[in-house]
Amino acid sequence: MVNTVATAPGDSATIAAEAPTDNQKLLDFVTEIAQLTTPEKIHWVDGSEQEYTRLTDELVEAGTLTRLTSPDFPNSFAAFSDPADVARVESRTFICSEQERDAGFTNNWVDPSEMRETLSGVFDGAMKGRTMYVIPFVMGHLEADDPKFGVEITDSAYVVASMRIMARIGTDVLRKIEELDAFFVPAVHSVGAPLEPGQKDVPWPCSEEKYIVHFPESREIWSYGSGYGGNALLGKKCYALRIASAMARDEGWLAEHMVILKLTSPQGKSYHLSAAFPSACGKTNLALIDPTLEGWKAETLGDDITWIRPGEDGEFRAINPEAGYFGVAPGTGWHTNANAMRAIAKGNSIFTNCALTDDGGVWWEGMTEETPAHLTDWKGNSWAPDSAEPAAHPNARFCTPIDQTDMLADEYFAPDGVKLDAILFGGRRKTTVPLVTQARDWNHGIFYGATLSSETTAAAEGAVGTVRRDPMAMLPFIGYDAGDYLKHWVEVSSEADPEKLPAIFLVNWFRRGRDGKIAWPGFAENTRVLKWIIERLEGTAEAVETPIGLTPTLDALDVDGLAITQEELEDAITVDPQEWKTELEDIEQWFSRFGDSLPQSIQDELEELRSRVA
Ligand code: GTP
Ligand code: SPV
Ligand code: MN
Repeated sequence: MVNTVATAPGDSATIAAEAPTDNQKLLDFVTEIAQLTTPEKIHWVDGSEQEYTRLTDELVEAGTLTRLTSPDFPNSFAAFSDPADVARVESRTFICSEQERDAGFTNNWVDPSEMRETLSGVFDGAMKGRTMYVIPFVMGHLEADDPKFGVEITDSAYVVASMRIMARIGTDVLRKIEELDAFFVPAVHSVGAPLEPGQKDVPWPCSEEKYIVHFPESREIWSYGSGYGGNALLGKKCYALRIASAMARDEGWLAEHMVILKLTSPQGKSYHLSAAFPSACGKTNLALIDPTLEGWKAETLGDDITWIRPGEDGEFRAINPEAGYFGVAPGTGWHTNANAMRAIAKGNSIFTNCALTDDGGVWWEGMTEETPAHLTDWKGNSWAPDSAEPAAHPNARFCTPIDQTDMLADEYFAPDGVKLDAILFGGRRKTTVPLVTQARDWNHGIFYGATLSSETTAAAEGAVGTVRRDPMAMLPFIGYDAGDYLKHWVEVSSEADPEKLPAIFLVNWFRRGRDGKIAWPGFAENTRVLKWIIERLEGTAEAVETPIGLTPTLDALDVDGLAITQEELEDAITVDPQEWKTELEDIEQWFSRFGDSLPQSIQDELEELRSRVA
């Protein structure tokens, strides 16, 4: 164990002597956290395969991971969380800006000095009896003009193994931090379950008390008590969205909850779209779409997070800062998302809260059309198709390297990304919001984003199915004031060439028809909507003006060969002014919450909508 300091750490001389770096900032950070959390050992993560093998072996030994023995899941593992640690905890997520006003009404705010005091209490001795891992990582490309570094300190080997899939980590990153003497975001994570001498560990240590804390001004992250996903893999939502959105505001770019998709038409012309949908509302499915229309080709660049920078020629350029998928498992299947299934089938994955099959594989609702006769559910109970509860938790996830995707676009590897041609905003709405609408112009498109709404899902704790406003699908991820965030969208675009700004669309795959069922077949058939969008960019598709924007005429949407009735199609695409009157009231109420931080141009869009609906 070359990288593990065996002596009880604490004094800076010992840490420095045994560390694989002489970068003083990093040594100071590690020393400070070691002294606070008093781990038994320190391990500097190099990101190698040998290290991964050793860590996963240890996790199997500890009972945290189950090695999958089915040949369908090579080199893969299943993890089962504590039943109370299954999703992001928005009520325990904090933005601790100096001024309360700068956190805005969408965030929980605590005074930073008060929070620091609380954190020094909860982190005091938090890693006792555990190994403290130090993970150097970069979000985005190591070769980027301005690489965005982080160092996560964690006492969870599951987090290390997952971070190795989700981000670029290890020695290469460390060397680059040293070479540039670069700034890195210090990110501290503890499961919050110190071990007394002789105390036996549990498979999924965590704490009832949870804190997911961000200091946007000093760009710090502190996470305590959870081992799950966005709470613990700190490069993801905490860094690449909350902290990065604050960086982006200061530096003139955008950090967004979006997929990036490259589409090539039968004429061989390529376009890049990004799409912002709230958690568990279809990003991964869209990112990995298998087009159902002859001659269309889709390639993916990313499924969850997009960083957008105004390029030198006035265009918007997009990159995916991540290296893996942390995708919703239920509903991902050979008949809905074969590209995801093919990536998963290559192995090297960690599955969390899925069910186990009797032959040593994993299963979840929707994976196959046939349900296995017997499973072990995510809680470890024997399960049969007539069991009352689902076999996999609704927020069960697969964690898989993105470079295992057959349809990965070459441009994924390009540090300067791709030029964006269109941005889609979407949500999960049973009513009101039609299948697809085009914004009249950029500012109207920002209004779509500002008023985006969706029914809540299992991706976060709390009730499922209630409609909430979710600006740009970033409600839980904006690291500062939401009105300032919208203002930043307005300002950042003022620097771009207006001719080159992406066109903006609003989509809803989930609207119910008069029979109460989802009217649009969705999934791969969303190709038909994408085709209309591209044809709008090319100026060849027909649209009608409605009070809320431009929608396809009934025959502009290519439904050739699609099993959909005329009624269902109408239910999916019509704009009902009555529904929009109700919607307007809700939007007005939503906007009133911004106080005076709502940009005037967005307020103006509301007035315009009001007059159009009336
Ligand atoms: P996060 O990873 O939480 O950010 O989620 P996501 O936005 O990537 O969502 P994902 O693509 O994983 O989809 C979540 C759920 O929505 C799954 O259960 C899918 O089956 C379902 N879903 C995705 N696309 C469609 C669609 O076009 N139509 C319908 N009806 N359901 C869909
Ligand atoms: C989401 O909730 O939007 C996710 C999963 O992508 S998590 O990593 O838990 O944030
Ligand atoms: Mn997400």
